[in-house]
Amino acid sequence: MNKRLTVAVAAIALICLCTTCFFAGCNGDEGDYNYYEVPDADNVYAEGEEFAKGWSNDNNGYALAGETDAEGNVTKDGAEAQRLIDVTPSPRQLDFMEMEYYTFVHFGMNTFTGNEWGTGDENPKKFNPKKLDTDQWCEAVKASGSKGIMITAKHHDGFCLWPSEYTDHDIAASPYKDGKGDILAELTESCEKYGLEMGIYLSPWDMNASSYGDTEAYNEYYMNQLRELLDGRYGPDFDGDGKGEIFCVWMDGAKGEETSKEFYYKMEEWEALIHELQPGCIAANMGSEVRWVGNEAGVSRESEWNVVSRGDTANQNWQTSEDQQEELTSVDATAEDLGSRELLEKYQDLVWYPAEVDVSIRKGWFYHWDQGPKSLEHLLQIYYKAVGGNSSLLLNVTPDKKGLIPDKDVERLKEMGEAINASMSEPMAVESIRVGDGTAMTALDAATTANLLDESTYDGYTLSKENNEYVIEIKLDEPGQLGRIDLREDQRSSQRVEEFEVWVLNSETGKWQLIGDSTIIGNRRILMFENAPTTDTVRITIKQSRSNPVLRSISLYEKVATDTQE
Ligand SMILES: [Ca+2]
Ligand SMILES: [Ca+2]
Repeated sequence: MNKRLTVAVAAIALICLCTTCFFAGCNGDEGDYNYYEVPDADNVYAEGEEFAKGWSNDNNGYALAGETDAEGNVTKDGAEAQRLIDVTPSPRQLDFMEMEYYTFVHFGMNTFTGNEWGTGDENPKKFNPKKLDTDQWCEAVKASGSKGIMITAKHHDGFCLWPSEYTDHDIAASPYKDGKGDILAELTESCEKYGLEMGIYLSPWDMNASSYGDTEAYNEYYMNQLRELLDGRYGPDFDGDGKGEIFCVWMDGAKGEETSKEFYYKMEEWEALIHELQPGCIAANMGSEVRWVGNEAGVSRESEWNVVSRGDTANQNWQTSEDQQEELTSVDATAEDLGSRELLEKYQDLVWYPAEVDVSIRKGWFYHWDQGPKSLEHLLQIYYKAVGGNSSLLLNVTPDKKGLIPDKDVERLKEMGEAINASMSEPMAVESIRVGDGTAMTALDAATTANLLDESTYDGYTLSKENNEYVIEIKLDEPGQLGRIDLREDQRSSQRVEEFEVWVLNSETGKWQLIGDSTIIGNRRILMFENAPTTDTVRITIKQSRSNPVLRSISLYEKVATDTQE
């Protein structure tokens, strides 16, 4: 490192101490990350005082699906709640939601020019990673707990990481392996070796393609590239049928501004082709099966709903004025509320459209020498809020000009995987589970208890409307300190829970104490606890739901000492 460089790095380090940091050298960290629930020492009650503490079975005044009036007719609100829970995932979406956390790899021409967005007229000779090693990527990614890798096969500049028959602006024109390289083929082999799924980012915006701007001609070009990528030559072949599988095609919404207004992407044709070639493959971002969470900062909402409105032109509001109708034909992906009852009653076109949080481990999406990885605490916050907040997490890594993920980032990914594993390392043994309204409680049979404690099976327990069940009480084998609670709904029955609380019977005081609360559950809700009192009995109370909850699993983990929790 020369002297000038040293000075520059020192300046960056200083500037990054400020609370709001937008300097290029910053990784976006602001310093204080807290994802722990704070036990409420004042919110306690003795056995028998439940209802005085505001427990009730009135569902916060909201109707349950199918609720009837005195004459036995389904009420308007009861019919509306039913309409919401009638929306469920496709089998493909259901499988996809099991992945939960996977990795973006932004690597391409921009890595060599230092840009985030290129121009399309870069010389392919600039692309020349000397030590590219997709095994190194997979090993680092796997260690972080990720289930797959999504590679920028083509970014906006149009340069392709595979030899494409349909363009000369590709790896075949580069010095990499004397033009005989194919990074997607290399990644395929590594994914197979490390047991990782493989996904493809194929930018619809193509600054290099001469056909870009001509709807028909570009459509043919894009579809031809999709065929190359999805015909089975790429992707690990885990089912052994001789064809590779691609789990996701990610279609970025960025679009060239210079094109005419008439130019458009034939998204429906693209999706149909994706599903024809790869029936298990999800069309993401601009695709209709997974929605962008609405920001690139790794932030999900407290209430992330899977049932939302499409907000496309086919959406017709049913009972309001023309002005409002116009407003309702577009749904803002960044709005705070996308799925409350109050919002959805305005929309007809409800769909299952779960959120995906995309965020880079560094400030930029591509490698830049003057950036570094986010802190471990920041990454853990992103993970617990995304995966533990009913969203998928797509965390980006940035291989450098050599073609390797930088050492610092490799180390950070490993730390992240270790911290997450540690939070699940000591499952608390459960003696029995009872359900009821807090006073009249019934024990679950052994088979149901086993299903409810097993997160790998969808089957769990459906709380009974008739028996007024909204409290789940878990008796532990031994007293302990709760560090993490994991709750999952069976998404085959849609998403129902709207608000819940976690209480523990404090071993020291003999009183129930509130230790955490939240809104939705969905695919997974994780709550982390730092100072929960020692207990041998935990109660989860469902305060509000769209119908009786259908739970997939409840997992309790004991607090463990790790480096990150001091
Ligand atoms: Ca296969
Ligand atoms: Ca289960």
